[in-house]
Amino acid sequence: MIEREAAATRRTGRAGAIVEAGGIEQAIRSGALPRFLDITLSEAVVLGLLRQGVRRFLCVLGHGSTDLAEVLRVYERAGLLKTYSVRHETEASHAATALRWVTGEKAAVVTSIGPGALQALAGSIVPASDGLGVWYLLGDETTEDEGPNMQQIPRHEQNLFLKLCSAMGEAYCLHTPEAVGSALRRGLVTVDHPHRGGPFYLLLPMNTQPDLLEDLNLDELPCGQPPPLGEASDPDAYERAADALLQAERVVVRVGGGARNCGPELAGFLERVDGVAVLSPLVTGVIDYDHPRNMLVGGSKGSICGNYAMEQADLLVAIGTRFVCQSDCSRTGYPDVKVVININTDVRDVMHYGKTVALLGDAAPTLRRLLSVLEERGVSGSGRSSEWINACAAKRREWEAFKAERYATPCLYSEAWGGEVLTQPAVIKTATDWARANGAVSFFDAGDVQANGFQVVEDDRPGRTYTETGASYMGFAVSALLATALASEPFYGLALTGDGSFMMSPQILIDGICHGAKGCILLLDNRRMAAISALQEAQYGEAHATSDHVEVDYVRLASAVKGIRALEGGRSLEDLRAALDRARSYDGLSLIHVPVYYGPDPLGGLGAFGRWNVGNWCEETQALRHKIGL
Ligand SMILES: Cc1ncc(C[n+]2csc(CCOP(=O)(O)OP(=O)(O)O)c2C)c(N)n1
Ligand SMILES: [Mg+2]
Repeated sequence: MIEREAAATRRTGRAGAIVEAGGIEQAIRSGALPRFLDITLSEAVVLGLLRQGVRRFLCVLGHGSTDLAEVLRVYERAGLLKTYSVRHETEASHAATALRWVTGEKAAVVTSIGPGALQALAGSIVPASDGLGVWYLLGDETTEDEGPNMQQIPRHEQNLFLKLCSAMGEAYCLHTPEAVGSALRRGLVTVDHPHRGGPFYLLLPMNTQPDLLEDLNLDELPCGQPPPLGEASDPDAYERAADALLQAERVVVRVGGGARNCGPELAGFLERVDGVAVLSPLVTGVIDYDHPRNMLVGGSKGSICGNYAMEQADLLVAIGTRFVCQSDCSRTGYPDVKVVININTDVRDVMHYGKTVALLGDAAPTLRRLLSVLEERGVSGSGRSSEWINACAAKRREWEAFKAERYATPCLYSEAWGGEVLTQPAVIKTATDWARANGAVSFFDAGDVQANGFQVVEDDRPGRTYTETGASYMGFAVSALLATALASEPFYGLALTGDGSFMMSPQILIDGICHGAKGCILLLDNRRMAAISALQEAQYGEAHATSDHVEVDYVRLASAVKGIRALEGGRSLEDLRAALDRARSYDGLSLIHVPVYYGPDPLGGLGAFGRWNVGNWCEETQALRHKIGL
């Protein structure tokens, strides 16, 4: 007992010394924190993370993480970090991911051993898919192997969680406490990767967490940033790219998540090569919605203009894209392309297609150098009146007219609701226009809400919309609202979600109140998992097991949590706007329930324009893919 108290006092003293010195670096430099310390592994991990700027810990604790939790308690009391206890590990993962995405700030998800770790691992498919750096501190089985631990994977085999996590990303088990510096260094390079961050799983065996590290040298706890790659360096590749661009007649530029920060370069490039851009949903706003060379989204859902540009192009410039099936119609998206110029920081992604001129480098500087090579070659672009841009512009007008027709019919009769209700396109258009005007950041959940969402949004700059199309994880958007409570610079979030997605992660109703989230859940309720019903109907003529008869009063459900402002969104756009304004005037978390249409009327949705290698479309799509041979 006395030793425990003495250890806690020493720990409190260390935390106090860091605060007094003005931060951990200052404390190390000034000697306020001795260079050699006797501390537990748990404390070394926390100190190491503080050195890397990780100060937020989202947790569902268990017997697998109490030692770590005790360190967090002491350091939080000193004001060095903050823990946020939440009600689901997947929610914690989503919130940490959203925080990183929107603000760049880092967070760690802390779980127990077993099911908690598994739920966090499930959520981590989001940062793995979208390239975002997030820490996971997962309790793990004891290393002395005294017998099976409760909640470990029940097999007579070592390191099964390490194997599981390693399938998703980088993982390290602190089986030996002295490896802490190396483990944290691997985490740093993964989480702070300059081009494609990812989840890092630090597995903390229950018996090594409290192990004492004697004379741990703090210099071993890593800090700093891995450097970016910079521009592609192969001069010959630039020349070949310029040759191809000179010969091409119809250039399409596919803009992926890796091109997030190269809007100005992109605009200049499009002019010079007389190209048009097709955007991944991740980067709506990288060039203005109204930019004449913006053909918006393209792919399996796509748009009339985006898919036209893809179908007709004879040269593809791919920038920072992974070619996920939805974006390139399962490798059938560019049937006429003769050359691909691929700019990417990943050597595997840059070589994804055949007929490729590979520019292995960072998007913005590589584009700048390519532009200067084109300038030297005297390529000037053809201005605004080439045949290609005119044809694309005509398709863009067609798409705008198609959308306008839907917005002009905002209500349709719904069997499920027994009356006229709003359509998803009308609700999403009104809500995202409202979000832009009110400075709210929009998050989209999976399903029709998401697909209609990226077809509707009219972003004028990056950062307005976050749509998790990488893993399309139902429940991401509503959980992302927790990031509004975590961010250093507060922001207001609007989570557009479906009835199916919302019920995957309803914990936000409680955790949002608990931690002070500011935002609004806009629940588009069509009483089904409509995206899948629609796929089933398109493929097999009948929906199956994607809806049920249970009626849920979501306004009452949300009202049961003290602190939530729960509102009916109504059945007209005026009602909806009024509800959004009422939500915004509330300094906290709101939920607006909107009944929406699902059914066969084409005015109820925004259609699909591309191919996809799923269900009974596979045979045809695959045959076409092989015919194209890209
Ligand atoms: C966690 C998870 N499970 C299953 C899916 C497959 N899925 C994609 S969309 C969808 C239905 C979404 O329903 P809802 O949120 O109500 O949106 P709607 O399509 O009705 O607008 C399903 C089941 C998924 N993306 N994520
Ligand atoms: Mg639904």
